[in-house]
Amino acid sequence: MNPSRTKQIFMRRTFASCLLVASILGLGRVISASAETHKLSPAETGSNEELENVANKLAAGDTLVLRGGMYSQTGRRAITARGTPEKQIVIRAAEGETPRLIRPESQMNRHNNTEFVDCAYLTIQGLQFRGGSSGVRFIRGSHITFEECEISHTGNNALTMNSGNCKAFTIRNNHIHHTGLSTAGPTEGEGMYIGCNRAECRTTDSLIEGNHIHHLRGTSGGGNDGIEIKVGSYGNVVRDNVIHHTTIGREYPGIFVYGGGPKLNIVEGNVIWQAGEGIQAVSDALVRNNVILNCTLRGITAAPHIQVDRMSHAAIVNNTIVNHPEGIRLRWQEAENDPLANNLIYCPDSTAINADDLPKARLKANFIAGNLRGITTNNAGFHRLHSEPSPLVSLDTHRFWPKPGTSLVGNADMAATPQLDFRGDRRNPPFDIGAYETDAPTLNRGWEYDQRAVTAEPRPTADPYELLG
Ligand SMILES: [Ca+2]
Ligand SMILES: [Ca+2]
Repeated sequence: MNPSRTKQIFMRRTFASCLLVASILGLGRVISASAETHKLSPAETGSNEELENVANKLAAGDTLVLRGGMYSQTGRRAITARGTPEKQIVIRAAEGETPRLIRPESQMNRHNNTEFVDCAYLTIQGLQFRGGSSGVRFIRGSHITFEECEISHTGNNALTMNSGNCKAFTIRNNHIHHTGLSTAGPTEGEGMYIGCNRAECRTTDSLIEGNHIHHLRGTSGGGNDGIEIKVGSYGNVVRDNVIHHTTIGREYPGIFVYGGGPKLNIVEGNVIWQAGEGIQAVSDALVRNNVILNCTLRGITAAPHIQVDRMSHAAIVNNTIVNHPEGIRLRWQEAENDPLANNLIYCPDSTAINADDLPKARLKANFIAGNLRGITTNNAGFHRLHSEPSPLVSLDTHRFWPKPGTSLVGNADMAATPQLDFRGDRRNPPFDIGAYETDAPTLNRGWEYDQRAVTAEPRPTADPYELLG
C-alpha cells in the first residue's frame, strides 16, 4: 500500500470518529433547543428536491438529519436557513451514515452543487458534496459552522465565499479535493475562494481550521490556490490545515492572504507541500509556525501585489521551510512589515533567499542553508547553518525536529517568538528556530505525513497583535 493511500485511509477513519463525536454533540444541541427534528432519506428528483424544500422551511432551533445515500436534483439547489444565537439550526448526517449531495456531470458547468443564501446561526455537518461548478457557495451569511464535510469533483472551485460579505464562519475539518474538472473553458479550481476581487465583498472574523485540501486543478490565470483570502478581508485565522498537490495545471499558493483590511489575518500551524508557493502574504498577516516543504516554486512569497495598495503589518516568524527551488522570495523594500525572524530556511541544493535588496524591516535569527540572492549572511538577521548533513532529525521521513546541539536550538530572537509552537505547545526560553520548540516534550514529536491533520488539538485563539504592538 503506498504512503498516500495509507494517509487517506487513516484520515477517513479519523474523520469518521470525529463525526461520531460531533453527531453526539449535535444531538445534545437538538434536545436543548427543544425544536423539531426532521429526517430525510435520499431521493433523485427533477428540479425540486425534497431536501431543498425541507431545508428552506427549517425554523430556528430545528435540526435536519439526512440519511445516507444519494441526493440529486437537476435544478438549482439553494438553501436559506436562519437560526438565532440561542436557537441554532443544524443540518447534519445521520449518525454513521454519509449523505451524498450530487450534481450530475452533465450539469457541471450549469449549476453549483449547493448554495447557502443569507444563512445565519447554522451548522452543516457531515455531508458530502460531489460535482457542480462550485461545490458549496455561501452567498452572504454569518455565524455559520461548516464541518466534517467533503467537497470534491467540482468543475471550478470547491468552497466559495465571494458573493457578498461573510462574517464569523467556522470552516473546520473538511476534506476538499479534485477541483477544476471542467473542460468547457478556463477554470480556477481553488480549494476555498474567500472574499472578493478588489475588496468588493469581505469575509471577516472567521476560522478556517484543520481542513485537508489536495489535488486542485486550474487552467486560468485566476489560479488554483488552496485557500485564497482576497484583499480587504480581515480578522481571519487559517490554522492547522493540510494542503498538498495543488499544482495540477497551474502553480499557485497553498495559502494566499492579500491583507489590506483593518485587522490581521493569521496563518499558523499549517502543513503545505507540492503547492506552487507554500504561502503568499502581501500585507496585514501573521505567518507563523508553518511547515512548508517540497513546493514547485518556493516556500514563501512576501512581495507586493497589484490589488494591495500598501505593505504593512506582516510578520513571518518561526516557519520551517524545507527543500524548494527558492525558500523565500522577499520584496520588502517598500514595506513597513516586521519582522522576518526565527525562520528555518533549508534549501541546501538551491536558493534559500531571493531578495533584490535589504528591506528596512527587522530581520532576526533566520537560519539558512542554500544560496543567497540579493543579500549576504553578513547582513544582520541571516545565519548560515553549518551542521552537516542536516540539523533536522530526519528529512527523509519529514520529521523536522531540530537536532539537539545544533544552532537551531535556543538561538531564536525572543521578541519575535510566538507563545506557542506548531503543535500548540507553549514555548519556553531559550527559544528555538523554526516551527517546533524542542524543550517541552521529551520524545521527538516531529511531524509525519499521516498524523498531522488529525492530531492537532484546538488551541486558544492568539492575540493577533501580540507581535506587532
Ligand atoms: Ca485564485
Ligand atoms: Ca525553549
